[in-house]
Amino acid sequence: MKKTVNILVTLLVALGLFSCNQGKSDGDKGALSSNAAEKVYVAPGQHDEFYAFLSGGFSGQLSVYGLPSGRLFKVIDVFSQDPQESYGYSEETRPMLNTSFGFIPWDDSHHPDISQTKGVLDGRWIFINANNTPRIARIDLTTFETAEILEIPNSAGNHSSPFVTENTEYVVAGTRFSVPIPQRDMPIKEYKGKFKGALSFISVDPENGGMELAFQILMPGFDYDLSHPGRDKSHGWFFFTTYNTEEANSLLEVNASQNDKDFIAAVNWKKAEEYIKAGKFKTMPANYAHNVWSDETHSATSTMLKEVKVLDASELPGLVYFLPTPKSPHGVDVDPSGEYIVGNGKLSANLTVFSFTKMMDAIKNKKFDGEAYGIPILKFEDILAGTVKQAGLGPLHTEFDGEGNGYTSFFISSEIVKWKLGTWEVLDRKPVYYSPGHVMIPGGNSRNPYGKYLLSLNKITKDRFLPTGPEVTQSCQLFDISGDKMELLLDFPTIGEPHYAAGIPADIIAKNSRKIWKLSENKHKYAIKTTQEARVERDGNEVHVYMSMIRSHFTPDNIEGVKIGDKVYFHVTNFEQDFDVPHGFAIIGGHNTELLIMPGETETLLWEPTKVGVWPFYCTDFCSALHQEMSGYVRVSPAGSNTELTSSLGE
Ligand code: CUK
Ligand code: CUA
Repeated sequence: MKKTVNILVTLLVALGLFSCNQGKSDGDKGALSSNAAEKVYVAPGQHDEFYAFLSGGFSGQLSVYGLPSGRLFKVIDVFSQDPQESYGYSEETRPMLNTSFGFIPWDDSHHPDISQTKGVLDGRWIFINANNTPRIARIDLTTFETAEILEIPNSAGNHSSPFVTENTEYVVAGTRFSVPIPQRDMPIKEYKGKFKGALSFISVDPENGGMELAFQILMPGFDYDLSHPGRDKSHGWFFFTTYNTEEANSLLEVNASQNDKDFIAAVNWKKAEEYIKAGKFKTMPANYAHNVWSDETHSATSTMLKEVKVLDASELPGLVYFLPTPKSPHGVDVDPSGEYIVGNGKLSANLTVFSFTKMMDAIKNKKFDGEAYGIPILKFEDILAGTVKQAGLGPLHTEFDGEGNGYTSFFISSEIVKWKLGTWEVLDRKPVYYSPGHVMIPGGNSRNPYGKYLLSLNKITKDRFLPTGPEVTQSCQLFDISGDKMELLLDFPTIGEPHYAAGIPADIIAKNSRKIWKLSENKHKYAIKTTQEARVERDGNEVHVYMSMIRSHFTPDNIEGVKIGDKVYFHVTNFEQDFDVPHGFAIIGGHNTELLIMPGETETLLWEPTKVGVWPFYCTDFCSALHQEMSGYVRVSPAGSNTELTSSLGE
């Protein structure tokens, strides 16, 4: 994205369309009302009104902010290793990052979406996609930890993901790149007609959130960019934007911008369920990882799954329809009533809005305008609800306030435009600094948006913050949208490139937040519950240390008899049962990270000593007045020596 952005900005600066003064940006003071500071001020000890979950883009993480203050609370490691919590480093968490390509400790995560019940945010889980090595993660919003990661086979560039249906029946994942399905060795030039796109429907267990790849829909070889579910009257449908309906395989910049219109694919997933029930699917061999975290064992397991049910959209009538949409659409957004489907054609100045009612009429009356690979194309004029004319340049994404208004980001003209559903008139526009991607209104993708604030997630900041060398921060801008006109309140920097965000009233989640793990319920294989169980054991060249921690010592804290060539597993259990008393564990020369262990939890650090000597370990979290005393020693003897394996405390 960054490169494209730079090229576009260079172009626009040359054209004089984009003003980015070298000094302080224009308009920031003008857009600020005098009481903006008051509106974002959360007094010491007070809490924010909303949680905002911002995707990290190329950081592969998800960060948790408060609104309106813009304060950062936590970075959740989803697809990336993170030393703070040893996610992806500890033996327990490493299986979470397993894939059919092996251990992948990074990804590009774009779209968080919060679970819903009856079309309203329920705050149980938040889902996020991995673009690069296609995966969907589920994060538990009682622990703010990644609970499950499912790899998506037959997909490449998992971008139109992971949006949830009204009752979280499905989390949907669509491929951005079409590829040979199944993958095979073939000439790239034979793309057209031979490559395919897979749209994946992942069912979610209403009790425990467990994900399962229910089925995939095989589509023509377009690029499937974004998606959103129908809701209320359009519940049962799912809408995906496409570009590159030209099916170009090279220089897409030019070759995928030829058609005047691309499509929004309207997928009838209730129909898909019928076809599955009727056995109209093919079972395809596949190989994909399903990684599940257990709150009981405090450990993850990774299982490889071997097949997937596939429905072919070209062969199954009534499953998919194409809505012709100008011009290389990026976002597709559905209003809270489910009637309006907005196509944001990124090369178009107008916003195209379709009517679900008209779409259904056209389908009923079989008013088609040809077909593509057996999939009927509806007539543009028949399904058009209206057009927001000349609203700006480069529309990307739209959200809704629940008061009958849409808010669209315009990347090229660098502004947010408020417009009215039904009359399609532009009501307000505000510049943003600079080049917004998504906008986010808490609940903006549900039947019930909380239309008080809007976040603009900007791609470029230039001069907005203190410089930090060639790489400067990306940022958000917070608007108050409770009045007729949008009011800019705050800029705040972000982690990574926040493509999209999800917001929710804090009171839905905060009350469910977990405080500790009960030690008595800890089923970790190497957990100990009393200091009497603390010990060291040798199994060949593996040494297992069963260790406990409590303010302010480890049991044991002296270990002897470890030898060069050993693999030492420290299984460390935090005996604390009070809120907010984690302890850490780190040892010199460790090749992974420290451990940060929550009360009642057990974690394992693998240490392979490379030097003879006596080596200290210590607690990394300032846990009490005697935190600096919380330490110990391991004696490492040469390979083959006969030092007896012993452990002790206070002797
Ligand atoms: S995308 Cu980044 S601005 Cu991945 Cu949702 Cu549109
Ligand atoms: Cu335990 Cu510091």
